Amino acid sequence: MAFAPLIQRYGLGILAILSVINLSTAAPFNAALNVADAPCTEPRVRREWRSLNDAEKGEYIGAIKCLMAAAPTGKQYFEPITSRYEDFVAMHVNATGGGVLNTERGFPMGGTTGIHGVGIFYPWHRYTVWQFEETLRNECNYTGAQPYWDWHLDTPEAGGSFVTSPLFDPVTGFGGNGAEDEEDDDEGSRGWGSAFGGFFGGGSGGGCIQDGPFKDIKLHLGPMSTVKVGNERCLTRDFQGASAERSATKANIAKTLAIDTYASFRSSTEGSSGLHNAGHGGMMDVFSSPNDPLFWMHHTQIDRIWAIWQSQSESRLAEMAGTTRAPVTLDSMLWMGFNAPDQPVRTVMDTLNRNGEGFLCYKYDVGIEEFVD
Ligand SMILES: [Cu+2]
Repeated sequence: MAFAPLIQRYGLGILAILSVINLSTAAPFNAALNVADAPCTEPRVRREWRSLNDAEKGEYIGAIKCLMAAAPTGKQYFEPITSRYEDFVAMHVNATGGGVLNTERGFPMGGTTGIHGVGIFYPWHRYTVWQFEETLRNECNYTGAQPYWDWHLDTPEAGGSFVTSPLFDPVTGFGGNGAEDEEDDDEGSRGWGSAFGGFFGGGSGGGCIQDGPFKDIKLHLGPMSTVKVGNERCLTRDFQGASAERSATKANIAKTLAIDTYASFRSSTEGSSGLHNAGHGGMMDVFSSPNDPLFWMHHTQIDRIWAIWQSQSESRLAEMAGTTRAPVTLDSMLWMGFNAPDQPVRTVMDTLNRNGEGFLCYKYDVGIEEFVD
C-alpha cells in the first residue's frame, strides 16, 4: 500500500494550511501554529508525580483514559489505530522508523534514521510530549501541566526503590509490574511485546499488568515496528529495578549534566549514562513504547534533564548536533505526521520561547539544585 505518498501529500496540505493561517487574522486552530504572537507570559509548571494531590493525579489519569476512548484521527494512514491515544503511539512507531511506513515488515532500524540514537532525539520527544500535553488539555479538559516521573527519587540513596515507586500505585498511579513470566527469564523473547521494561527479557515480570487503571486496556500497535490489524494484546511490563536504580543516582545524573557539548550529552543520555533506559526500567520496545502511559511520565523527566542541562548556559538554547538522515541543525524539521504540523528544531529549543521563534510555554518546578550542590 502506498502510504508514504499519502503522508507526503498530507504534509504539503498542512504547509498550505499553515501559510493561509499566518496570512489571515483568524484564530489559529492549533497552538503550535500560533508561532509569531505567542509570548510565554504564564508558563505551565510541570511537577513531579508525587507532588500532585490525589485529585490532580486522578484528573491526569482520567484525561489519558479519555484519549483512549476518543476517536482516532490517523486511521486512514495506520489502520490498526483504534483511539486518539493510539494516534500518538503510531506517530512514535513511525518516527522511530524514520517516518516512512513499510506496512507489514515494519521499518528498517538504523542508527542514522528515526528519533533514537540520533541528534534529534531530544527535540523530537520534547515536541511530542508538548503535543500530548496540549491534546489532553484541548480535547479531554485536562487543566494541569504534564507531570513527570523523577526516577532518582526511586533509588535507595534517595530513600526509595524502583519497585515501590508511587508511580506504580494501583489506585493513585499507573499500576505495577506485569505477571511473572517463567519463559521470560531465559528465553528473552517475551520482552519484545513488553511496552515497559524487558526488551531482552530477564526482568521480574513480563506478562500482562495486574492492577491499576490500565489493567484492561488493549494494545493494537507494535510489537516493535509492526503496524497491522490483528495484533491486539494486553499491556505488559517487565521491571528491571536494579538497573534503573543503578542509573538514576545523583552522581550519575550530575555527571551527565556536567557534559559540555550537546552531542556528548545526548549520546550519554541514550547510552553510557543509562538515563534514558533508567525510566524504561531496563530497555523497552523502542518503537511502540508510548503504548504504556508511563512513557509520557518518563519522557517528561528526560525533557527536564535536557532543560536543566540547557539552563547552565544561554548558548545551549541554540546548541544542536548529531544526525538523523542528515546533520541535525536548528532548521531540521521535526516530523509529526498527521498529529501536528512539522516544526523546525529551533522552535522547541527553549521551553519558555524567550526569542519568540517557538511556541512552547512551560517550565519545571525543580531545577539543577536537585542534582548538583
Ligand atoms: Cu522515543
